[in-house]
Amino acid sequence: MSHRLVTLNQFIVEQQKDFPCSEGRLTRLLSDIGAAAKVITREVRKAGLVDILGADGSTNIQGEEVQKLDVYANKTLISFLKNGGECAAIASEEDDDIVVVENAYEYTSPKYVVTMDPLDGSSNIDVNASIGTIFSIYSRISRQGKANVDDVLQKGSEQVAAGYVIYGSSTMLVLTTGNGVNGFTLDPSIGEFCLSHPDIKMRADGKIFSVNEQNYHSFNPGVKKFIDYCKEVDETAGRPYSARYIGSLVADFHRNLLKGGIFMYPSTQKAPSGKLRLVYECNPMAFIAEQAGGRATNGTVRIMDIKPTELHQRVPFAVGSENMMDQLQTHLSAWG
Ligand code: AHM
Ligand code: MG
Repeated sequence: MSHRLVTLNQFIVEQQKDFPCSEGRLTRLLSDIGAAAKVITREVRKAGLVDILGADGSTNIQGEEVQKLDVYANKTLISFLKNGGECAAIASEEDDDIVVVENAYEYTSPKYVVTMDPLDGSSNIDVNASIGTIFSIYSRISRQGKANVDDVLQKGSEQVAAGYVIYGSSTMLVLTTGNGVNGFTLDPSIGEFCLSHPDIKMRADGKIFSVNEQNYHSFNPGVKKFIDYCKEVDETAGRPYSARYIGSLVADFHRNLLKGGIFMYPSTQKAPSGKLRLVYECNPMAFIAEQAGGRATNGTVRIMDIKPTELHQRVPFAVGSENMMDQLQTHLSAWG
């Protein structure tokens, strides 16, 4: 950790100073997300205990209703974003439609919309593995009145900011506002996210591949050949690569971001568009990866160039270190 303590709020205020027209509204929005993440952290840390005292739908020892964590995370984020007054609409993986914020600041309408997966990888909660919150921020397109779904269905290349929070052995928030990637670790003793990983870069020549190999039989030939290549013994080229797969996108992506690697959720026969959602999961991770020097595609097109047509649209997804992404592309071009 750096010697001078820099909190998330201080950091974003400093960064916004570089933009002379900045009114501090993005700063406020990001700090609302940071505050929600602290509240979600508190609940995630209690999850095991809550389970002992009563699962979803039952009441805990204080007589309060116990909520599923993903529902709780969704409600918490929506509440912070609504109260903050800087967000005109929220698209959440948990909700069928967008949530339009009606009573944001009356004197000037909010400029931003937020898309999010409030608690990704929730099947990992029961086994105490890392889970996360993923978010993107866009400038709204509609200038007046209520925000609408077109404000949210923008290409990833239009993202103003993106980030994720990983609830791991520490809670960490990783953020880009289009000017590199920075990581902030929550210091529980002071309740602040502190800059711990400045200017994160993804090494070009990663050595980790992350994919659910249960689906190998139904991947297309290019993906299969690439996986074979990752496992092939070639000592001079540093292969075989290590296989690492948690099944929690934030945790898998975070490891590969810090260590170098490739994560894939390709199309399968059962799920021709893959499993992951363009708006909530792939675009934010793609923005972070590119800002750290990595890349993200659906196999043919850069993820951030895809125009979403539906909120919950899925896309095949590959993200990672530059050279590994090149190798994947070479195999896809040769084998389809
Ligand atoms: P979720 O949004 O229902 O939590 O599902 C998304 C998760 C990702 O975190 C992870 O990358 C993927 O599902 C794992 O899927 P699988 O179990 O098919 O490998
Ligand atoms: Mg998810």
